[in-house]
Amino acid sequence: MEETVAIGCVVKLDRGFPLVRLEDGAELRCKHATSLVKGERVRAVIGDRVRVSFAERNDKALIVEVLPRSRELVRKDPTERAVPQVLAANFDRVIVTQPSVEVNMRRLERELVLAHETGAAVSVVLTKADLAESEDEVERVRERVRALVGADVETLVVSEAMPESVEAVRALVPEGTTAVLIGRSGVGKSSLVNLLVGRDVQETGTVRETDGAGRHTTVSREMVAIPHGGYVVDMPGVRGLGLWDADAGIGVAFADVEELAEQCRFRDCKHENEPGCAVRAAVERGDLARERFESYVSLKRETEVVRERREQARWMQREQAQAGLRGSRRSGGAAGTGGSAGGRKTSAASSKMRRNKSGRGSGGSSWRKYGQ
Ligand SMILES: Nc1nc2c(ncn2[C@@H]2O[C@H](COP(=O)(O)OP(=O)(O)OP(=O)(O)O)[C@@H](O)[C@H]2O)c(=O)[nH]1
Ligand SMILES: [Mg+2]
Ligand SMILES: [Zn+2]
Repeated sequence: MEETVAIGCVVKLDRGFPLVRLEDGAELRCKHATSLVKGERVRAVIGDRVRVSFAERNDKALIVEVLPRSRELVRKDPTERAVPQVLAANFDRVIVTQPSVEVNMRRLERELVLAHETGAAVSVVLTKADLAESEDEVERVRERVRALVGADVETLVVSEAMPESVEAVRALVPEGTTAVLIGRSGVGKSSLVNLLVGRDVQETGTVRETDGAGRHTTVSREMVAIPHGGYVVDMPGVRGLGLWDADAGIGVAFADVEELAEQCRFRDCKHENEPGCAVRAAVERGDLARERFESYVSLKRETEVVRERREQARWMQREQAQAGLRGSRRSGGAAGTGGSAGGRKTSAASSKMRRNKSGRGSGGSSWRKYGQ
C-alpha cells in the first residue's frame, strides 16, 4: 500500500482530531503518531507546520513530526505547577483585544508581557466602541491604553456598528502573514474575525449582563483566511494567563520601569526597601504610576516563582533518575559490587543523559503540551 508524506499546517484544533492543510490546499484530519506522543508528549498546536503521512485506505492521516517553531505563544499550564503550555505557533503578530469601555489594565499588562515574550509584532484592539457613551470617552480610554502600551504598539478601536473600523486591523495582517487574537471570553474576538471575513464564519456568543463576561463560545482554535489579507487565529478566551519564562516580555512591556531600574544603586535591587532605589523614587515623584510599579513587581515575582518551581521539578527528576539508577544497580547484583569507580562512572553517564534531556526541554518545543 502506498504511503504519501507531505508538509502541512495545523489550521484547526478542537476536541477532535487536528485539521491539517497541505500545501496544495487539501485538508486532512490527523492523529498524532504514537511515537510522537509517547514519553515526551509532543502535541501539535495551531499554526504548527507538521509532516504528515497518509494512505488511501485510512480515513485519518498521521502527524509524524512537528517541525521546529519560529515562534510560540506560551503560558504556564494552569493545571500543573511547572509545565509550560503552548497556545499557538508560527505567527507574525499578536493582537491583544480588550473591550473599549472596560479595559482591564492589569490583564492588559499581562497580555502584553505574554505577547512581547513571543518576539512577534504586538498590537492592541479595543472592541465594542459603540457601547461607549461618546467618542470622547473612547478617545480617553485609548489614550490611557496608549500610555500603557507605549508608542511601538499600535492601538486600534473597532466596533460592529462601524464595519469599516476593521480595515485598520486588516492592514496589520497583510497577505502571507498570520496574527493571533487573544483576549478574554466575550471581548469580541470572533465578531472581529467575522467582520474581517465579511460574513459569519465564526460563532459568537452573548455576554453576562452583570459583568460583561463571555460564555466561552469559541472552543476550538482556528486559522481563518481573511480577504485581502493573511490569516487570523481565533482563539477561545482564556481565563488564566500565568506567565512562563517571561523576563524578556516584561522587559519590553515595562521598558520604562527597567530603564529606571538601571539607575538603582544595587544591581539586584528588588525595589523594596533598598536605599538608592530609582524605581521607587520615580513612584514617589509621581513619574511612574504606583499601579504600574506594583504590576511590574508582581509579574516579576510570578516569573521568579515559576522559575523556582521549574528548578525544583528538574531537581526532583534528577533525584528520581538517580534513585532509579541506584535501584537498578542493586537489582543488577554484580554492578553493585563494582565499587566507587563504577558508581562514579554510572552517575557521570547519567548526568550527561540528563543534560541532553534538559537541553531538549528548554530549547525545543518537544515536551510542551497542548490543551485548553
Ligand atoms: N455592542 C457590541 N457588541 C459586540 C461587538 N463585538 C462583539 N459584540 C458582542 O459581544 C458578544 C461576544 O462576542 P464574541 O465575538 O463571541 O466574543 P469572543 O471574544 O469570541 O468570546 P469567546 O469565543 O467566548 O472567547 C457577542 O454577543 C457579540 O455580538 C461590538 O463591536 N459592539
Ligand atoms: Mg470567540
Ligand atoms: Zn530599585
